[in-house]
Order: sequence, then C-alpha cells, then structure tokens
Amino acid sequence: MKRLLLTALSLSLLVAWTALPAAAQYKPEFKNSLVVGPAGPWGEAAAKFADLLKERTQGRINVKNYFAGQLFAGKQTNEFTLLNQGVADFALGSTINWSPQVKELNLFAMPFLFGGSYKGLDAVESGEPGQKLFKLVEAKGVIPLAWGENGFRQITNSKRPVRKPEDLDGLKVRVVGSPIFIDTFRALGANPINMNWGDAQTAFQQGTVDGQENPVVSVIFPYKLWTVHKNISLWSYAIDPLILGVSKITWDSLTPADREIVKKTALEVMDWQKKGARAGLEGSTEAVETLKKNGMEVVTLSAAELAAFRAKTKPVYDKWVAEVGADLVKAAEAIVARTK
Ligand code: X2X
Repeated sequence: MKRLLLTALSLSLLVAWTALPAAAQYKPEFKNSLVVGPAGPWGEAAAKFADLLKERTQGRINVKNYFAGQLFAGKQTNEFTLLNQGVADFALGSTINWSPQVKELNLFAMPFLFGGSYKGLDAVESGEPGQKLFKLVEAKGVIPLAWGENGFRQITNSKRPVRKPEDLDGLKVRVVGSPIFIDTFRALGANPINMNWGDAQTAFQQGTVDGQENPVVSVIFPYKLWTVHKNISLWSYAIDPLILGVSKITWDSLTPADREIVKKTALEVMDWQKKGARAGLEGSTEAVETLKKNGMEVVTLSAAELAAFRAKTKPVYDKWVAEVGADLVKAAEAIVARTK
C-alpha cells in the first residue's frame, strides 16, 4: 500500500513537472517578423531585443529577426495572422499592418486625429485607450509586450509640392492594403495604390507610382526616399505606433521567469526605440534639415492649410468612428484635446 502511494506520488510529481514549460525544451530559434530592413530605429531595436534576450537568458531564448517581410509569404497585412497562428513567435509590427485583424487599431490612422502631438499619443497609449487596445490584441492570441513607434506619417512624391488637397488630384500614391488608407486618399482625390513595402521600392524607382506616405526618421531616412521623391509635405495626418508582440502559443511555452525577462527587455528596448524614432523631430528641426540637405523641398502647412485636408477627409473620419468604436475614439479625442 505504502509502495503504491509512493508510486502515485512520484507519478503525479512527474506529471506536474512535465506540464511546466521546461527551458530545455525550447525550440532552437524564435522567429521575429519585421516589415522593414535592419537600418533605422525600428530594425535596430529588433537586433537589440534579440541580443539582450540571448544574453539575459544565457542563450535559452534565441530570437532570429526576419527583416523586410521575409516571414510572410504574401501581404504585410497578414503579419498578425502569422503571430496568432504561431508561425511567427514575435513581431515588431506596425499597428497599420495589424489593423485588418484588430480593427480598433485603426484609431491611429483616423485622419488628423492626433495632429502631430507626441504628448497626446503618449497619453493615449499609456491611458485607458491604449490599455483597451492591448486587451483586444491579447484576446486575438497575441501578447502585446510594449508600444513602439514608426512615427507620424508624411507624404512624399516625385511630381509636385503638396499644399492643398487639389495638389493630390490623380496622384498615384502607394499605401498599405488597409482600407482606411484607401478611403482617405480617395477622399483627397488621389489614386491610392495598395502595395507591400518591399514591392513599393521598385515602383518608386520605375515611377509606376508617384508618391507614398511614411515617417521621416524611421522610414524616409533609412530608405533614402529623396533619391526617388523630391517633395515632402509635413502634415502628420496619421500616427503609426509599433507593437512588440509575442504569439500566445510561444508565450505559453516560456517559463514564468523567462516571461518576466522577455517583458522587461521588451519595455526597455522599445523605450529606446521610441526615442530613436523621434530623434531630430520632437522639439528639434534637425530631421527637417537633413531632408533639405538631401535636396528635398519641404512643405510645412499652416493651420488653415491643414484645415482644408481635414475637411476633405471628415467623411472618412466619421465612417471610421463606427469601425473603431465611438467610445474609443471619444476617449482618444478627449486625451488629445486635454494634452494640447
Ligand atoms: O508599409 C509601410 O508603409 C510601413 C513600413 O510604414 C508599414 O509597415 C506600415
């Protein structure tokens, strides 16, 4: 009897032990997906994350970065699905690319909502709307670890300076295949063309599209867009936060102690990343000087000029309030107004 009890005890101990994720069983490589290449704060943050995690876990967590969309066969707007299915373990992704699956993330792409305000953005991310968005992401099988930043999106093109909506008339503008961008550029009279970022580079060089919209420091700098586009208008019409996320499948496979290391490292690295994305932009004219030095004609818009763009995109804004959720939009609007 005693012997039987002992066997049962050791058996239950064994079951408990194997049920715990054991570091020794980790896969040799954890995949991290990125749309962009290794240059610039976005890509550099991924390298830093991988290095620090390896060091802090004594090599238990070995992250390999798959830059420039190498992990998704097909559209960049499928990145979230890869994560959710565990095909990608991690992604340092743009909220734009994840918004087809988590439609509330379109909040950040609502035309002119944030008006270029970093204070408003930070308060939205750390406040109730940001927390709600993280919960929504988590409910879809992805654990969001930290906010990061691509940046406020500015428009560049090879044809002419853009000062008023009419200047966009018929302009072929490459956009991400996320419906709010198509809506916005159609409302402005442009001809939006949906294309992966990787394919867009060739299209710019061949001149099959005239323009694009992306942040200055994170994208325009590392991709040297001045080699294809001479004009840039600083309208900050949308903000593009990044999220460093991990598949729930992967998360559940980690020991609690390693989860702690992953979370802490993500927060630390993304704080650094965000500063990098704003360097020369927030409270500085350095980034704009760099654009000019590289031959770009930089258009800054007056409040009245901005108002004309805002008026044209108002129907898009109103339509997307319903998609994003009126409560979420109102909460963000109130925070942006309060932090002005
Ligand atoms: O494709 C883009 O424009 C980029 C790089 O900014 C995103 O991934 C959203």
